[in-house]
Amino acid sequence: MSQLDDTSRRDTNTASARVHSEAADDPETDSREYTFEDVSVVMGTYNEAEAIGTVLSDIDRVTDGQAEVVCVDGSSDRTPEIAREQGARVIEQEPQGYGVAVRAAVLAPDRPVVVTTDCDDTYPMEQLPGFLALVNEGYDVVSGDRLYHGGKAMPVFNRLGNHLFAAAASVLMGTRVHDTTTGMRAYRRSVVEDIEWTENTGLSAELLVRPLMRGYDVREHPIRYRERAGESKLDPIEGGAAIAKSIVKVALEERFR
Ligand SMILES: Nc1nc2c(ncn2[C@@H]2O[C@H](COP(=O)(O)OP(=O)(O)OP(=O)(O)O)[C@@H](O)[C@H]2O)c(=O)[nH]1
Ligand SMILES: [Mg+2]
Repeated sequence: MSQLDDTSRRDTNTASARVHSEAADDPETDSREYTFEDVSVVMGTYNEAEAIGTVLSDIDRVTDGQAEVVCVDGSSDRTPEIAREQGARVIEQEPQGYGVAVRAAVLAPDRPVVVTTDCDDTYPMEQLPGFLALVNEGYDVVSGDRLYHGGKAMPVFNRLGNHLFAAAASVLMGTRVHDTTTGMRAYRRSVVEDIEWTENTGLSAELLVRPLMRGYDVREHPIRYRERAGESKLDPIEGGAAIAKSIVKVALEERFR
């Protein structure tokens, strides 16, 4: 699969998603070119003091200070102070898991383009212009595919799990996807507002599966991924089981909706 060139495999994917687009009549799916002044970069942050300074300064540098940053924070370390010092909007929330934080984060902004990331320095922010360019090409969701380049920075167990999640989701949806649990995506805000989100650890997969199965224009986009700074907040076994369950549940709900 990794032998296929980017254009061929993605065109197949998006063609099927275009057949019955619910987004077609949406007034926000307009032809205006977005700039970083239209972008909010959002994230859950949970004891990420080791990484947050770099992540936020990278966003600031790459977007020339134009993108808004929203952190939904449950930390007991200095993460929220660092975030505020660097100009981010911080929303405090008791730690309740990835999806509870990220759902609040994607729903907080009122800018038209919402980009999610992890606050662990795994996603190079130099990739932000590529995401924005694809939204400007007309895509509703642009999903970073970490496995396209091999995902070598991922622990082997996680990498294997991610290949299995993608295979299972592809079978259930009838559309080939390659990375269902990526933390870095761009969404038109209308997409995140129009769908009801139910998952926690599995939210990342849900944020891909539901829009795809509703006919939004979804595009996977190969991205670089590097080793995490600081400690992981995900238990690979428990988290992996929760993600698998979410993929099956959400895909079946969408199929019979
Ligand atoms: N506010 C909040 N943020 C959280 C919570 N759990 C995770 N996060 C944040 O969500 C993001 C994703 O968590 P990670 O630990 O990176 O999970 P992961 O990417 O699946 O695992 P790694 O591959 O080890 O990075 C990070 O920025 C975390 O700080 C939580 O309960 N509350
Ligand atoms: Mg991470």
